[in-house]
Amino acid sequence: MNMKLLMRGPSPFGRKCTFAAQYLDLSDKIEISEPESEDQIRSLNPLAKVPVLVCDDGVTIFDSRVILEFLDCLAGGGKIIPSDTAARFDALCSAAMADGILEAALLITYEGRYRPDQEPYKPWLKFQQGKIQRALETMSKAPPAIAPLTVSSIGLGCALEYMDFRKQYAWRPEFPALVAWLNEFNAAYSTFSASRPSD
Ligand SMILES: N[C@@H](CCC(=O)N[C@@H](CS)C(=O)NCC(=O)O)C(=O)O
Repeated sequence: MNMKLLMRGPSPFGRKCTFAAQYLDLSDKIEISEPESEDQIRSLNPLAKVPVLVCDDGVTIFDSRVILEFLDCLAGGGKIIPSDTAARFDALCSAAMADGILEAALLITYEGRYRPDQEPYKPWLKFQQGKIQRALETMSKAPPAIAPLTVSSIGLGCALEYMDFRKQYAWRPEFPALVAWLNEFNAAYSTFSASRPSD
């Protein structure tokens, strides 16, 4: 099956999908492209968010966590989402936390982007940073295993480097365990740095 992954260049949710596809050896089946228009994305995903995966049989899949599950199925299953029930829900729960970090970070970025003529609303920024801080504290106490790669480690890697990229939260001085974790993650997966966003 051939597929098209619609995403915008620096999208951290898109990066989760491109990195997972590469790891699962599915990249040659997936063409990555920018959406043609907002209307195109709205017609594929009423929430108007990327990434969206369009399969050549017409099936459309979103959001990034469902795309990862789909890619895992295509690769035979149990590759980035463990098959064992306890390990599976542990990985999915921790992946949901990493996605929550990304969502909070994105809202901080949007606060500046969509209020161009006003000061960002500080209590809202603090509210989102509180979510990031608590989630990072939780994850730093029990970071996901580096190997095998799972939806949880993919999510955490993408979330940490997205905050390096857009600077919504200066996580490095506060969480040295996660700095070490990210170094180890990058050393283990050389393709991760290849998927790093650039402006
Ligand atoms: N839960 C979604 C979040 C996707 C998301 O927020 N994507 C951003 C780009 S990184 C987007 O399309 N934002 C446009 C919007 O919120 O309208 C996922 O996991 O794919």
